[in-house]
Amino acid sequence: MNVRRASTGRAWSTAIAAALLMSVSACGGTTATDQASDNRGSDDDTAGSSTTTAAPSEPEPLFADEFDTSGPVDWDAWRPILEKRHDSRQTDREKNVRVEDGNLVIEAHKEQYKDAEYTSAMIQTRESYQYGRFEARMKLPDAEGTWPAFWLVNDDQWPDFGEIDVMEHFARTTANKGDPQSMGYVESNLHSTPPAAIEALTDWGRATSTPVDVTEWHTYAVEWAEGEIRFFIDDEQTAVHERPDGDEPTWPFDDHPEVIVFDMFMGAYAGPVDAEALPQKLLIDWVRAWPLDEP
Ligand SMILES: [Ca+2]
Repeated sequence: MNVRRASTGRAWSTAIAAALLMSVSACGGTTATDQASDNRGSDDDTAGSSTTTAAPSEPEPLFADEFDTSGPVDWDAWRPILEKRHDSRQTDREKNVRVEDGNLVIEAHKEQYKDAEYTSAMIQTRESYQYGRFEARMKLPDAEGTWPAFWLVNDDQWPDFGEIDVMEHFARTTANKGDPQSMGYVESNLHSTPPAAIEALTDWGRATSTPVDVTEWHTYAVEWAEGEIRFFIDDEQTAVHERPDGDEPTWPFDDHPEVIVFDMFMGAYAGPVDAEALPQKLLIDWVRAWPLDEP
């Protein structure tokens, strides 16, 4: 993997802004190149250290989907998962998943469909990735029983190969399975197989819950580096997790690539579904994955 860039929230914002300006310039803008040059010149972090490689202010994404073309999902890039998971059956019908008004829309409905009384969708990238900054701008529903998520996973041997939950929101106002209300708290968690107690699968001190107005737009991100995983909401770091010394079976994150997943499940850990509130939409403006440059 081509690993090129230093990574802090501010450096990323600058680099990405410059890259987008350059992109605008490539489409015919007249002042964007000058602005991008100004950005490079004013930021030591992004000043080029080599004259033989591409300018560091032009990062090539590992993967990106801006969801700017209305209609079906780009199924060449994404794979639908057509299963019943928890209380909903996931479909690839445009009723449940489509691109509309510049967003990926995952829409949950109350309808009997095969063996489920709700439908929704789950999609994952056809390619898998290891290490990088993975970020998405998202707006979530807050109807009871909805469970939208943005995560990375290796399905070959779940959860042994590791699951990185960038954003999960359990829209539940009642206590459930021993947890208090979770409505309005976004979770960013790591899952792997503990050596003994399966109950510890979720936690391991790797569960983070952050109060967020989920009905507003936010950018949820993870920086996945060798031996360290950092979570962000709107560039504010919410958690950092390091590979434990001498306990590496619980840290499979340096061993396997993972796919990017978006979905909205219903019920289960998100509590009873408010069927009267359906349909409900999960909106994703864009998803981008960038290479990191970690020592
Ligand atoms: Ca978009």
